[in-house]
Amino acid sequence: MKTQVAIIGAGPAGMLLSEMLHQRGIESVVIEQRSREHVLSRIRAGVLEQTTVDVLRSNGLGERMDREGHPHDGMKIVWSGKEGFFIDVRRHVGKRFMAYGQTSIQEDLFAACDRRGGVVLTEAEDVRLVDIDTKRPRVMFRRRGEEVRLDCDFIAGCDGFHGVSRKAIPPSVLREFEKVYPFGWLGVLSETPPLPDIVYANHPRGFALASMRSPQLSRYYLQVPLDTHIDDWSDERFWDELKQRYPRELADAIVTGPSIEKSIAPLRSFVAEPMRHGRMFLAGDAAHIVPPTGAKGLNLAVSDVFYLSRALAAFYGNGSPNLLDRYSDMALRRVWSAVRTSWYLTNLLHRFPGSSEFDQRAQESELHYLQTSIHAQAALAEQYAGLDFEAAVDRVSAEDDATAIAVAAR
Ligand code: FAS
Ligand code: PHB
Repeated sequence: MKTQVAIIGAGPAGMLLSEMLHQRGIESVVIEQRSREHVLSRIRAGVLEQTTVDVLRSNGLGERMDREGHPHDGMKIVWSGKEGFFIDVRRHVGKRFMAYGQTSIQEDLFAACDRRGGVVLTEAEDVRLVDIDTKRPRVMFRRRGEEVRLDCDFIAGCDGFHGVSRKAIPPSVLREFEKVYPFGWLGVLSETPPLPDIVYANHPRGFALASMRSPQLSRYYLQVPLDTHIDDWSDERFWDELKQRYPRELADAIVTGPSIEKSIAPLRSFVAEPMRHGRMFLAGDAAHIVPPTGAKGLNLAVSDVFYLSRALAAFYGNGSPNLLDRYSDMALRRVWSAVRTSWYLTNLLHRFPGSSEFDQRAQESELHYLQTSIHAQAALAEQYAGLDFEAAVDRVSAEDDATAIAVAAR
């Protein structure tokens, strides 16, 4: 087989890249290890930054999101049982964010792929990346008992944290940065009407989060110890603990019901640099993981794909490798900004095992500052809503200037 871009992974990063490349006249083949049903069954992210919403809309993928999604002007933070405060993102930075589930985005991406006859090879086994540092990279894999070779110009590693793409970067080149948090999130999905706002709670018993997927689908989370067993958490215990972590009037407004999904996710930050080796480019969780506190994971996958599709379109359009050469640095600037914001919110809102009285007082002081300072709220609003993408032409280096002047002089 032969294509222009081989994409490893049919998650949101891989499928969005395939769609955006297609719209720019670039062909791709997506190779996925699981079945389509499995990919579509995963319950994950739920909050979309303005830039993500813009990317989906401008690529013809926003119709159902605009119909079924829930736009928000801001989010609430409650702490020490008090009523709390609202971070008005729209007032501070003129942006909104959208509550619309990753599961729905995956469905929309697969539907768009089917409409254009896109190629997604599911249930691929033993995927190997070969000659990624040459001009003729290829992907080898087994599928339906047959060995397959896919020749391509470029490989996009969109295969998530446990994928093979990041491991194809030589250890002498790859730098990895990790921070593991000493707790996890127990998440529940229930067919109940959600609270009107997304509400983060810092409580002596631990962090809690109230979110939603639709007017009839609620998503809630509780901070739990790392050694928590899901079987120890009946629905009744979950709802009781959740209500204890919110102030009375909010707790009384929470509509309980049977959970239709219940899972525990550990919290971790991870960044791999560089996000490129030769003709292989990493995008999404293959390159970075953030704790879900800042609702950044899916949004970072989208920003990587925005930068990578723009760079590939420039290469195929006018032969310029400039944006491909700058992809890793450009993507990582936004990744590290999101990592820092997620780290800030995780430290602000969770109770850390073994934290000292000093740590507790410092956390309360930060919460009070955020509650009382319009400037602190504006800074958080800017980060939470998501930074604008870097333009293709800014951060021009001296040699770019020289080249541009030389070209202009010709
Ligand atoms: P994905 O992991 O989604 O997709 C990678 C794909 O590659 C998968 O389909 C996988 O099967 C495939 N693959 C792996 N190895 C392969 C191989 N060798 N060959 C071929 N294919 C291979 N983010 C938020 O913003 N908010 C949240 O609340 C949130 N909750 C989360 C809960 C959980 C349990 C998890 C795991 C993640 C959560 N995230 C959340 C983060 C999540 O949304 C990711 O950021 C998002 O899925 C990233 O998308 P991809 O980069 O496409 O990676
Ligand atoms: C979600 O709705 O799943 C969600 C919302 C906000 C977060 C994390 C997850 O910070």
